[in-house]
Amino acid sequence: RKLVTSQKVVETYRRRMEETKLLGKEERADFDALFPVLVDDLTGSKELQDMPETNRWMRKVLEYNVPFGKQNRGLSLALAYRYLAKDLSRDNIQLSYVLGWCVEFLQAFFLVADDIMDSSETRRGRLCWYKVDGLGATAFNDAVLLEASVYPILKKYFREKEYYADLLDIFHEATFKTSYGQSLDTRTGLEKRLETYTVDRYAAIVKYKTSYYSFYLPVSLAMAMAGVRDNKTKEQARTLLLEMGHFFQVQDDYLDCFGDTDITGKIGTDIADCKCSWLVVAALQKANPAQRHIIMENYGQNDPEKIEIIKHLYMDMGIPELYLDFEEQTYSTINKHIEQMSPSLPKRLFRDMIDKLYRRSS
Ligand code: DMA
Ligand code: MG
Ligand code: MG
Ligand code: MG
Repeated sequence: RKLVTSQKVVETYRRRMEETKLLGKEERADFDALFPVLVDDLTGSKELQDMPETNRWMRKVLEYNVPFGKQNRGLSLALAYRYLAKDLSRDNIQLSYVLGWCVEFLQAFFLVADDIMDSSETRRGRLCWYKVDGLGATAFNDAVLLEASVYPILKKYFREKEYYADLLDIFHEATFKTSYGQSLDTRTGLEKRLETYTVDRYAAIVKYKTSYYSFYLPVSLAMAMAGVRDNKTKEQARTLLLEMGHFFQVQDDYLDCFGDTDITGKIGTDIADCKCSWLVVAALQKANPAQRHIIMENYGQNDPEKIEIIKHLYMDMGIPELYLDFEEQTYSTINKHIEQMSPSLPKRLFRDMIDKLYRRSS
């Protein structure tokens, strides 16, 4: 298991950011330029000037955990707003970037907490935050800081907007649902009852832990900003975005086991953590009694030899091929659903989003 050097990481991520198809180079630069402004907003408020060391700490927490991702969520919000807005003013574009960063703050919160719960080692090519300087359990409050930072930003930039309450509702709902998903994910792994690792259980975990906040949240915030009020339209978008979220998490599960750590930036933990991963659900579905026995004996233990046994079993059972098949088929199904969407929705937005995911390796 090799750790990625931080120089290499920075280069990889810079390159990836430049490659992003979600926004053009200039828009991307405008988006990036807002991050330090928001850090200053959060740590430089008059009210908190009697907390200088904590302001410095907060800055460190934000700077380590918020940028350096692919920023798919924040950027897809900005992209969605471009496609949905009726009048696209420079001010509103900037506001969509602010909102995009808020989604990235929320994402940073979920990731810091997720890495603690999953006992992960690395994230985005560096140590997980709770592993930095032996922070351990004290990183829990840093996760709380990241979540809490969404709201002063919303207040500062959106307080006077007629859709302010909608933004708050949408953030609260996504946080609530994600924590439900994380609970089911973690508890399923702890209980280690492989008979509960069904397709339905998998779908429930993924819908809640990933799809809402990663796909529905950004687009639904953009819709609120753009004044999309029609419930049927929103419902249609929601169904498709949850479908995309499922696709995304299946890929994440595949990469956890078979991805290149240098590219994903994270060392997989799903087998050791006994996660209800797409791979194990697929394997359990087609296992013969002997293969099932191997899974029972080796899955869910933090032992490199047992982890290797499971990986080899997956390969013997043709699970990677099954995954490639799933990816092709789901990609084409989602594209079909996009074409069937009502003309009131911008099909190009959803096409851009799914094309960003298709055959991803990170
Ligand atoms: C992702 O689950 C869900 C959230 C809410 C972060 P995961 O543990 O598979 O994510 P990762 O592979 O990035 O640790
Ligand atoms: Mg994890
Ligand atoms: Mg997890
Ligand atoms: Mg994962």
